Amino acid sequence: MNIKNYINGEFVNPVSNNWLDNYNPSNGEVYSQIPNSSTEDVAKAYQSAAEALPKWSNSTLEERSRILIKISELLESNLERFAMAESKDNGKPLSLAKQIDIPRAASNFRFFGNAITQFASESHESVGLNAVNFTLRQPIGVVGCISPWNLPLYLFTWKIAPAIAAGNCVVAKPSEVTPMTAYLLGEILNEAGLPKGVLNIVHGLGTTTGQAIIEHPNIKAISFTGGTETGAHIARVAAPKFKKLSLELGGKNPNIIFADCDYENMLATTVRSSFANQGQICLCGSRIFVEEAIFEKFKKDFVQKVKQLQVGHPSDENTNIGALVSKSHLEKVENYVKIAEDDGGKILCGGLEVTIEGFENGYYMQPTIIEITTNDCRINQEEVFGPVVTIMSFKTDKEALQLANNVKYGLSATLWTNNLNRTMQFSQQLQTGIVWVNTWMLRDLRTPFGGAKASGVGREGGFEALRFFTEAKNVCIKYN
Ligand code: TXE
Repeated sequence: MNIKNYINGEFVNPVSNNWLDNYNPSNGEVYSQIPNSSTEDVAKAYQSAAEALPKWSNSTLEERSRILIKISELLESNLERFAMAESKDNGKPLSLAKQIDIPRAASNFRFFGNAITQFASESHESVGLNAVNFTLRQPIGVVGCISPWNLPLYLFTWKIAPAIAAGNCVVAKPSEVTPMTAYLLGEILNEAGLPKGVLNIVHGLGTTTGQAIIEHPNIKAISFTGGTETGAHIARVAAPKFKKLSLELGGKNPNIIFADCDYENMLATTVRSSFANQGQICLCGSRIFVEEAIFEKFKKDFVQKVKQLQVGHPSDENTNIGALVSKSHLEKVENYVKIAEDDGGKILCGGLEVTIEGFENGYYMQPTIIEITTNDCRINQEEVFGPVVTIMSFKTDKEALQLANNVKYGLSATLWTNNLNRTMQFSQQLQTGIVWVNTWMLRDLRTPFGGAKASGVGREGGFEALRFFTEAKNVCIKYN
């Protein structure tokens, strides 16, 4: 089957008629082809967006809201089909796609469909100067959205929904590794009545299709989620062109566990925060630091629980851990396990590939726990992005904070404690964009989302996303 580009409301082949293979990670087989889009395809997508812009940027908020909510409803009524497609394309358990990925994609459209009707700008009365200032929040124009493979439709829509809600037209590119649900979305956009050209979806490699989007002189803002190195490259290309940038990049998040926590809740949540989606979530807590008093107990209980996790085919109901997204990614993760061992890490469980009967060529791996004694080793400093976590003990609050902050990334942190003073001290001093206390990945879509340090620039979520996707213009009126 051939996935097509979605340009000006129509499904079209790439101009060059060049195609790329798309793999099913659960069995290692090619099951579809995707457009290997070129600069010409991106130019067509841009053209279509630019033509749709005058009308869309002047549409009423009610109209935008109605269409976004309709898209959300259609995603919900197609949940099963989208979840199956996501699971097949990415390797994630079908149950996860049904419970998290597709419902969240629907929520993204519903949320921004509502948020845009509540979005307001400021006014400043210049008292004593007989002047009043107000801020116009105007659409930027044509914007680019580029998303990764780990949460394909979830992250694709997290960018697209606020972009179009704010009145922009979009050229979007999903990851070439997981293009399927973005392709299927096109049908829903038409059914929901989104005017032609408001959203254009081009498929292809980052280095060609993605590069054409970031280099395009008239695409004025880029919202990107992906690897830190790619983010740095995009920043280098976009900066001299003065594009507005939002970069959501990698993470190496600490999970800090104190002896005074609610132990059972912590243990169950830590299993999830370590291995959900095969550990391929930028928010996973891959560096676990445990207070010395409970370290041995935690180690025993955690290993025991993780050994019970079922690695299996994504559509098997009993599967907790599905396939990793690609062969090259599996190899990368396995290589990190070797690096950790060479650096003195002790594998407490996992570390090996898994062969699933009937799906011998799939990309499966055991959930892996590695005990380490120093935070400076590569396994604790570099993003692995797979089912691998490290554990290490600490003695004092000060030491825990140092360990947590001693890394180039700064996306999120999780803290387990019932001590209020400690909660406040860590919340203030952790160098991350997000701090979860006694929970993980509890998301309220109104909150600012993004990372500090090498985890990115800018915040999305709620009104932050609508601010990113609009240009603020101050109007100053003098009166007598
Ligand atoms: O990401 P890329 P990859 C991390 C994770 C992973 C590593 C590499 O550690 O192992 O990054 O993954 C597009 N111009 N994360 O290689 O390349 C690309 O086509 C424009 C963390 O898959 O960053 C895709 O659509 N676009 C992460 C998107 O960027 C370009 C999620 C992300 O791909 C481009 C994913 C270019 N020059 C990976 N090059 C997270 N934090 O959520 C690539 N792309």
